[in-house]
Amino acid sequence: MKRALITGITGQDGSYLAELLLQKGYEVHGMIRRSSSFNTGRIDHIYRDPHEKDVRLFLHYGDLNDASSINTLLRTIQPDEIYNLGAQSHVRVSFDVPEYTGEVDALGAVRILEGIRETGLNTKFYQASSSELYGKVVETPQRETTPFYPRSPYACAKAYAFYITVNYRESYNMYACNGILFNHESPRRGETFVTRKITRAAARIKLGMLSCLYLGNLDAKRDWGFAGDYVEAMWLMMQQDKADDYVIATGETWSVRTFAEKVFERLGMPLEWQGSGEGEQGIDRTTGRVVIRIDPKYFRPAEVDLLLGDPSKAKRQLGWELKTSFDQLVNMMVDGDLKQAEREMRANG
Ligand code: NDP
Ligand code: GDR
Repeated sequence: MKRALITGITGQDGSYLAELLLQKGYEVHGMIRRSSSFNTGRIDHIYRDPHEKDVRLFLHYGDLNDASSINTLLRTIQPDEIYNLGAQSHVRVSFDVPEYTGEVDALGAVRILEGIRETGLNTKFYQASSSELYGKVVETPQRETTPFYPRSPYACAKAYAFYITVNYRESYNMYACNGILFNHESPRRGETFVTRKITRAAARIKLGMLSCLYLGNLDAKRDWGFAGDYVEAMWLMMQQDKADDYVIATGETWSVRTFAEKVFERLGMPLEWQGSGEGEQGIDRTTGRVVIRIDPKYFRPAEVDLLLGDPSKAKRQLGWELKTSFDQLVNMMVDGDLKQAEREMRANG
């Protein structure tokens, strides 16, 4: 039985990846952080008491900022594969906590790589690299050969992690690969990323639980895919003869504005835009009510205007396929948030 260790198992991707690896018969180990409140909501449905029989999912306390905890996990678990998904993953927040973001997102990767090297394990390593590396547009669509131009402390930290992964592969002949994943979303997406923020708020507006949604830059464009499809690419990257780096994307790009339009349309509240700049508003055409306003606090000191990926290499070499369309993704997220809001309404009487 193959053994995998996932950092960031409590996050969006970690939860989908854990499900996939369990389905494939792996023994799955996850690093979790001590928290004052429960932080395992995304994996509770697959977790079983370790005292039961035939349990294959195990959780361990640790932190990417704590090399001793990483080394202990490596020594005791001796994983065949490590997926390094743990990160301070919010781009806007990385401007508020730049040093911490560097510690976790950049140095966290080298702590694991160095741990693998020191212990002499034959462990394969996956690094969660990001389309944020491309930042300011140099070439469209972006592919593996496109030069990087990071635009945030998050992206700078991820650039270090990308290169240290390549460096350990070249220096020590380690199986270490980068998945350069473009934005991917799901009903499990963190509530402060723009897609989930919109679907969650729109569902609440629909049910009368919220009156208005505040957003930042409506004109940013992203290549948005479904997280469930993307974790399959992570696994495929780890099953090759040789480690390499791959772009995973849909090859389509949409603005935040269009995303919002599709969401409100799905809920029977078609949008009309009025005004411009910071005064722009989204109006629900059926009621004439203002449901979207701009709050400049969500603008970023440096913005990434346009991301559009070319996944040809992954399709060709890994046989990776995109299964979920943009509209399917939007509908899945809207329907999920509507159900959740209805449940909350019922629970609150
Ligand atoms: P999430 O923010 O949903 O999850 C991040 C995970 O990292 C959580 O489990 C979190 O734990 C954990 N974590 C944070 N800090 C530490 C730390 N110091 N030590 C150990 N674990 C830590 O991110 P996603 O699932 O969306 O993304 C997974 C990875 O992929 C991240 O590295 C992200 O930067 C990268 N990425 C994501 C993309 C996307 O569109 N989703 C695109 C490209 C790259 P806790 O639950 O306790 O907070
Ligand atoms: P991103 O995702 O920065 O691409 O990083 P996010 O959803 O936060 O922003 C996407 C775009 O939407 C604009 N935007 C807003 N964003 C947020 N969060 N909140 C708002 O109110 C808002 N209004 C407009 C942003 O300016 C931006 O242009 C995600 C993360 O998952 C990273 O970890 C990952 O590496 C990249 O995707 C690929």
